[in-house]
Amino acid sequence: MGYRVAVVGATGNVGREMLNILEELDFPVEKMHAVASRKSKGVEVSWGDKTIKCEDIELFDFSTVDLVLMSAGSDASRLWSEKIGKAGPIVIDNSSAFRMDPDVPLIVPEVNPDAIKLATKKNIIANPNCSTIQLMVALKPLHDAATVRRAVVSTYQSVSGAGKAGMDELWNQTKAIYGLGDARPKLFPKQIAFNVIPFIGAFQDDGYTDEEAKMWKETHKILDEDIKLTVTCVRVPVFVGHSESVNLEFDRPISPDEARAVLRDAPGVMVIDKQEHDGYITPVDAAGEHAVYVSRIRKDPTVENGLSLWIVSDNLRKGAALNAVQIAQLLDETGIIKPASGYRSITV
Ligand code: 11C
Repeated sequence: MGYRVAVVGATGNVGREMLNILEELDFPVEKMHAVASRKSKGVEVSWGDKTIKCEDIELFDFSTVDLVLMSAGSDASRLWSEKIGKAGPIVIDNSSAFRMDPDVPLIVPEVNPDAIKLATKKNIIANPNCSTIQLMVALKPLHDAATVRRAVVSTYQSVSGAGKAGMDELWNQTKAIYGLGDARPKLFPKQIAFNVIPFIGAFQDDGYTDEEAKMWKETHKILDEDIKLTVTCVRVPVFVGHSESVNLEFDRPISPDEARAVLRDAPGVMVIDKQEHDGYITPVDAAGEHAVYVSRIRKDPTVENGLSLWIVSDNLRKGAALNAVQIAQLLDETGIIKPASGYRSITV
């Protein structure tokens, strides 16, 4: 017995990882559908050792599935997720479209699993932004131990966060700079090869970008609205893996050794922290892995009760597809969905 599942956006970076991870984690699937926009109808994607053909979202009957993992961008989510939820299945939505909706839980399973009880309000659960997810997994155990008052976060985000087109742009510009084509920026606002860009998303009136604002708004919804955050989001020429430099101020003194011990016991966290070159993690080390890695834990002597640390995770996996599949597992474990449960009415 298993679930009837649809992955919407199945041809994208995250959609493909959703299919891989559902299979890798043995999520009980009775029938898998790959769904995409009309132009991708018939495109083949891998599902375990088979390939399946994408079905057209416009024609797909969502009342025939129990669970939908959606990663087709926020415009598609705005258009489709509520309609799909009303048709019966629960939608795990990877976009930003519903994250701040009070009737939609925003979940990192290691951090706020109890929020799952809101899942059937709209039959939509939001998956947080990739940069927020890895920050939450590392911050939650430290916050439980010593209460984080303020965080200063600088991100180093890989181009895969901007989809396959972002990866293509880094690849093509890198070749072009050596004389093999057109090096002009297309997707990113400036050259990304051999450069860094302190801009992700869209500018807001306050001078921050919406990507930066997502990190504090989502932290407040998931973890604690009293944590003060200031964020700078930066795109770097890395294919997969987001990194974060984080300075924390706590309510009480917490030593690097105590922080290491707390983080070693925390679900989803891997502490790699020695003063040698195998003793810290880079995005290349984290790509393809499931953990949130924490390295370079040290005292920040410039503030009261300060610690600095370095957090790295695979943005396509824990930052997106893996977190979505863990939410699906939580729905299964809590009995909110049952294998082949069929039509579900929304319990408002
Ligand atoms: C990036 N974090 O790296 C973005 C991608 O709100 O889900 C994900 C945007 C989001 O470009």
